[in-house]
Amino acid sequence: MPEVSSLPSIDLNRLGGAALGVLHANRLGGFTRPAIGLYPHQWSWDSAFIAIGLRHAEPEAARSELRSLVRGQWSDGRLPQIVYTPGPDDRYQPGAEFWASARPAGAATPSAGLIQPPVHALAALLVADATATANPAAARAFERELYPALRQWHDYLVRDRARGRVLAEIVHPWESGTDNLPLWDAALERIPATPATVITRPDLQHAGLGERPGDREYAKFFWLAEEYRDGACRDHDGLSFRLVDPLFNTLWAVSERALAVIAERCGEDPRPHRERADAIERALDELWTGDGFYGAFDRNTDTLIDRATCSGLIPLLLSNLPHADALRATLLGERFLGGPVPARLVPSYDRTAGDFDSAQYWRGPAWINMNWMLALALRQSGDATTAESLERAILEAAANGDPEASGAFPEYVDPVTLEARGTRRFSWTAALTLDVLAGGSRLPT
Ligand code: 9WN
Repeated sequence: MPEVSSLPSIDLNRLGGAALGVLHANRLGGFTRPAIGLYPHQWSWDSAFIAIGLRHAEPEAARSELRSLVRGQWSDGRLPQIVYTPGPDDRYQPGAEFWASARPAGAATPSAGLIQPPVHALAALLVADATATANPAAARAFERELYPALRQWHDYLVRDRARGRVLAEIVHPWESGTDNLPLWDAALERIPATPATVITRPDLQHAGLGERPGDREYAKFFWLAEEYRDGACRDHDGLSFRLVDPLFNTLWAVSERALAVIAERCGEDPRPHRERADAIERALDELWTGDGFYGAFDRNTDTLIDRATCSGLIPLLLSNLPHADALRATLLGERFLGGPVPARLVPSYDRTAGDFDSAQYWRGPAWINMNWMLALALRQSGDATTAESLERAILEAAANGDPEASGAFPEYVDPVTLEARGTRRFSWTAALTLDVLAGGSRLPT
């Protein structure tokens, strides 16, 4: 937790109240929209981060957030990227109707066929532990209720996304959670920009084109989504985009460890989860570039993509990582935090790259969830000083000059100046602010 005295310009009580206010305003029934307007439905990994923050103030709402997402689970175990809530504010594209033809018959809730990084079991464990302080019976009931769904979710990743290998692949950049990260550029080069869908870009009413993916990227995103949907969302080696993402797989390993703890408490066998976590951690070495960061592996071309991005730093979350020192050096070096003009927050992309852009979505700006994970990783590995300075910058970025004004809790920020980018009153920025204010989180070992 940052020293209160070192944040003279921010009233931390006010910031916490404003963060909770954003989450209340974005709430719709049992879940929280990432942002009113731009993201009017429930998003998978957003809900995990939202639950992690909410657990400190409103553990019941945190439990409901995860339960609500699980209601959208497919019969094959996948947790969908988006659970749709048709309503007045539902002009998001692609909408529920886009995926309708591929959804399993009898599915209770309209949802997308894609997935997002598996951070849910970690969120469930943290929420259960927060619940246990005041209400141990509710915590155990929650774990028993969620365990089967989370196990099926992880089984889907093994069966359909690893398919005989250890690491899981993503089949669309949206599945990475880091949509236009430069790690996906080479694979996207090969994708046609000619989808059948007429793309209307309602997102551009909420953030400028200079801060959102370009039209050509959007056309490719839709082409890939159509290919997957038209194949009934079945996973196979013939799909045009099959990438192994270091972020996705690291979070999977962390979540398997969390699920082992939940399994044990439920009287189930924790060993398969630990064994999977061990195997994923070992296999991640396949993604080490030898240049101080992890890359992504393209299974269609058998190549390792070696662009330096925030996702390639996230394996720092893992204990006993063979390359931890080199990875920390990269994080502190000129590509990310260091350099002639030091950055306050870790940018999404290598600042020394010619195409780095401090405003452009996942191609430069700093995102709060990435910085929250990296602060947690640094604290766990003994670098409390850098962890604290990232947390301090998270609070400053979240307040954005005035926590109660509409400009606060930005979606992403300039990594040097902390100037707000993207939409505002963004839920995971608010939720992770609450977590930082409450002293942060620890990972299961
Ligand atoms: C596509 C909701 C989501 C986040 C992603 C972020 C952005 C969506 C979009 O918003 O992606 O899923 O329309 O750009 O990249 O991480 O989950 O907040």
